[in-house]
Amino acid sequence: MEDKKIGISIVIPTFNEEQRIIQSLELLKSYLNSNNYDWEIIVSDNGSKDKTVQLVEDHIKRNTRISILKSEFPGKGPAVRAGILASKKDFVLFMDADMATPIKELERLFIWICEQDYDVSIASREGLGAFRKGEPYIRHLMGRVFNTAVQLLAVSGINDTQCGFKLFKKEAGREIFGKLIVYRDFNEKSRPYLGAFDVEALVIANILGYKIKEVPVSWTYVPTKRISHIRDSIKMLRDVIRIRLNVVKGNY
Ligand SMILES: Nc1nc2c(ncn2[C@@H]2O[C@H](COP(=O)(O)OP(=O)(O)OP(=O)(O)O)[C@@H](O)[C@H]2O)c(=O)[nH]1
Ligand SMILES: [Mg+2]
Repeated sequence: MEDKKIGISIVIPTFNEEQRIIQSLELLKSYLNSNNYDWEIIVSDNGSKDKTVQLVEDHIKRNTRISILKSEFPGKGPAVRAGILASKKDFVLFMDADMATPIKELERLFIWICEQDYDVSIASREGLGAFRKGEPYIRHLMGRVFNTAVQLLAVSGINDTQCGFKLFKKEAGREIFGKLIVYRDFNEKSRPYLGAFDVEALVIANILGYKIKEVPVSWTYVPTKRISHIRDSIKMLRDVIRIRLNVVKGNY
């Protein structure tokens, strides 16, 4: 009898990704088909000002396994949340449109879920076996400072909470993202914001008792102009404190 295909939903949050989204979708499609997955891709856009939505909508006409969600609220966190809550397959991965972590790393994440019964398997740019290509030193340093704050205030023992490539068992993904408080939605004026929703998701996963594995991957720095790193880092630290307060109050 033929082996049952693994079912995977891939959620891609997008903000102004007209330069690369179609190429990324094509690459993903060919990878998923040649590795015999039962797949769907959900593009989750909120507020792109360029042709991202139009290009994806045209593409969908020829590709019924791909869908697009247009969320009401700005920010990467709420977009990922909407995608995960809409996903239908047994496993759900969210990943960045620039494919900074290549899709082939999915196999390494899957090993821990399928063979060691972890619930959440997250890509990491730290630890033995991880490789960072092309990242400016200052960005790495900012990441390390942020991680120190995260470890002190929110989740200890995870050396990179921010890599945009995380795999969940379906029920874990739904339960965790269903409980986001800080990154449920935003009412601030519309602008892209990466945020620390990963931190909130991992905090909730810990509280719910899910097993989390941090998996070192190869990652390539892909620069973007849309983000103000200094301003966003300050907002992210503020959000980590909010997450901490929600933990202390028992809100999760
Ligand atoms: N839906 C949505 N997606 C967003 C938003 N901001 C960023 N994204 C997406 O989140 C993913 C990661 O964004 P990047 O700009 O690559 O962020 P990054 O790689 O963490 O940061 P850089 O190192 O500066 O590139 C991409 O797929 C973006 O399109 C947003 O406000 N809404
Ligand atoms: Mg990127």
